[in-house]
Amino acid sequence: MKSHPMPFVLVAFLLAWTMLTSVGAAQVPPPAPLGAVPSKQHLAWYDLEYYGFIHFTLNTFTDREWGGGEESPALFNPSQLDPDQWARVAKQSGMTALILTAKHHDGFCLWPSKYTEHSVKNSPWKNGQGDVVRELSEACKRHGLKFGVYLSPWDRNHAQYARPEYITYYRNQLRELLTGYGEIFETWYDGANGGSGYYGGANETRRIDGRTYYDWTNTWKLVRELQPDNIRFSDGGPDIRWVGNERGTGYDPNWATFNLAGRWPGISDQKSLWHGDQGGTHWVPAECDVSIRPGWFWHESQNDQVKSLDSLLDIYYASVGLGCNLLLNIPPDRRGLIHEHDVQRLKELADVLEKTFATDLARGKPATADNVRGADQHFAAARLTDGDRSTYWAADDNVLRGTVEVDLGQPEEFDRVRIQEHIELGQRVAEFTVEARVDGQWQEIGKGFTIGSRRILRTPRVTADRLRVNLTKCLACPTLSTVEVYNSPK
Ligand code: FUL
Repeated sequence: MKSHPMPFVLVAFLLAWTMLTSVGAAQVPPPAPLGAVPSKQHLAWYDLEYYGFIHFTLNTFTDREWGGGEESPALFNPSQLDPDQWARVAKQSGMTALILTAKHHDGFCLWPSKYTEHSVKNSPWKNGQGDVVRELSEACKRHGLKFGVYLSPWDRNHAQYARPEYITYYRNQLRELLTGYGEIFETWYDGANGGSGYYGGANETRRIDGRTYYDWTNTWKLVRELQPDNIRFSDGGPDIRWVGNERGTGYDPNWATFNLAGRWPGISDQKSLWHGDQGGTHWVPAECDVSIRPGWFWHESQNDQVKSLDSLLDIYYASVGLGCNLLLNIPPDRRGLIHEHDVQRLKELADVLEKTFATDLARGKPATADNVRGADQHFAAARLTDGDRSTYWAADDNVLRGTVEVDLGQPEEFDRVRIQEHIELGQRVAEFTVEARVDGQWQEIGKGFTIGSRRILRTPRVTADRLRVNLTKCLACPTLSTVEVYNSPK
């Protein structure tokens, strides 16, 4: 009897189909998240990496850093104010966003707030018809930048500062800013509260209790309500934290986890700002702020004190390179333009960074690991070099150390190694080393404590055909999403 060939074809087809589709679905579950993890707002914020701070107000015209609040709005008169230039310079410099001092401690508002007379509306600039916040928010949109605002909680002009009425005023202003100018990606709450001020003519010292006076809990709620994706910055979070210095440099270890309880703008713990709190209750990563000049505001006397390219590169690697975001201040001058010297330096920095990170020498190269979660290819070391930062290598649950190795195929010259954890599952690596195989010999070229969102190591320039990352201490089974290798211009 002749058998029908069809069932065999069908069986073979089904087999092939099962094998093919099993590639699309993970066989073993991913590691359970460890402790606090980032929100989707945090993940979007990390992508911004490097952005600019714009300190501009009456101080620019009075040559001061902290205005007392008594200054006349008549002093605000930039001759060629051009927020489009600020945005253009920022974009060309590789920045992704700009944050403007809509109101600094002196209380002067760069937008025509309907709750005060102390604003651009009473200045000669555009006969009181101008709005710097509007102009910059629109320029940012045109140049594909995000836009954020600094609204100083301390107000040395306001007559009711330190009284309950001021909180209503402050929230009214926040509402104006968060409803009138499109998306505000970040709001910046400074911790400074010096005490003395003009205060509507009282000219006295007013002290407040930073823990209770501002009722931040309700202000945080208001911001969330008005701008659900806004990232709120202060030394007490709640979304991101001040790094604890104004030099723009992060620390190692740098935990994104942070104990939020009892921490408010101006009230925090120095060590926790620097390093985060290992195993802390919330995900509150650090942002590094620093000025390109000695002062936050423009001063003619500092035109020749713009930071050098080397010092800006040091800042970049000590902030972005340590998993923080970098907020670099570029203060416009009295014309209302970013000064030529600053523009030139920003361009030099952008050129070096662009050349450094142009070619990832590890991209698409074979990678192996001493342990792969469930021996499942979804967690294989090849995920490290696939150019996709959302895929990741992971180890089995009981594994608290790990080594991954990238085969560069041939000796390659490099001096930068960029590594990332898959932080969606929490921050796990507490110590690591990096080795390179030079002429058949392994040598250590870098080490550190945490990796987290990103870690960029400046290593000695080596010519090596293989690279290893040894995770020598982990809080739970490790994950890594990328190992990238670059060569900086000589
Ligand atoms: C500080 C402020 O007092 C400075 O004036 C500046 O705005 C800086 C970014 O934060 O605490």
